[in-house]
Amino acid sequence: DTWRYAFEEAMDEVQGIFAQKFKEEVEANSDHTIQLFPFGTLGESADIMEQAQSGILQFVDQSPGFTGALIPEAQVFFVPYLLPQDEEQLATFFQESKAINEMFPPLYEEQGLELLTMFPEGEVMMTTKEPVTSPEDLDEVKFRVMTNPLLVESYQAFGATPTPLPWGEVYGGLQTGIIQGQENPAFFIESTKMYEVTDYITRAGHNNFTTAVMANLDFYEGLSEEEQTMIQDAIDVAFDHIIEYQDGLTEESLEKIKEAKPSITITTLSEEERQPFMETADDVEQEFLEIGGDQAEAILEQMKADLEAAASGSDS
Ligand code: 6CS
Repeated sequence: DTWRYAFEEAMDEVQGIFAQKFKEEVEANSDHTIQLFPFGTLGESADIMEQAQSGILQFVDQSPGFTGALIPEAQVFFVPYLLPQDEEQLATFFQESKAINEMFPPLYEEQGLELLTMFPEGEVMMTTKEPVTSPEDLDEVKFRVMTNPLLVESYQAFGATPTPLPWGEVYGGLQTGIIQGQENPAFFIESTKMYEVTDYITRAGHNNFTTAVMANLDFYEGLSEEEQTMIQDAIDVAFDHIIEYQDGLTEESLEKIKEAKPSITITTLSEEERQPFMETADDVEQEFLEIGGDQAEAILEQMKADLEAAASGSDS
């Protein structure tokens, strides 16, 4: 059969590299072919999610930044400073987390989706038109966020005026000044030329971008056990590939940005400067417990335990 797989990024961006590896593995190990649909070919993230839920697509990559509106527990990824920046620790966490591998799948199933994997896409950085070294600098800044209620809360706590928008409206919004800031990993800031419409990149270390790959549940359950195993194996190969692919990517991307726009200012906030941003975490976490669905508390607790295990695992 031909299976359709849509994602939220271009072919040569992280989700696209993952999808291409998955396609290569599936096609090498079965008679099936995969047709890839990058961003812009089938609509916005919310559109491809609907298509996957209804079975028009067999596979979809959608980030919790958008899924949080559908599965409230997926908002947990927007509690600031919850995820570590250490890439090795992060990879171990995603691979071994009980919260991700055991607790999230039933929640996705309720939405007609088989959760295949979640993986990190890199440190999230703010890009703005004016310098940011404290929450006061975000006062009155209309800051674009993905359409996720907890992400809105977290930028409110950071002092900004959060503006949820689909991705397709961000470049134009910054160009016309409807919004004055946005956040994303360095590779994406580079490839989508966010540096053309903002002048400051700020590393507050508050998050790492998480994404998720899913299959339509009826489709997946209709497969033989061998085919399901083949898919899981292809996902595992693509996971390892995407972790390796991202080694050094953040710094390389920042170098490319500096080359393309020498006047850009890239600032890594000091521990002291990060303090007021970090102090918002407790309130945002509290808000998550209120709006994060029935499993919010259990997921948060399990994630913390998984993160601790990943931290001690990669220390030893
Ligand atoms: O900010 C966004 O909406 C997009 N950012 C990334 C890194 N991937 C897809 C998503 O749509």
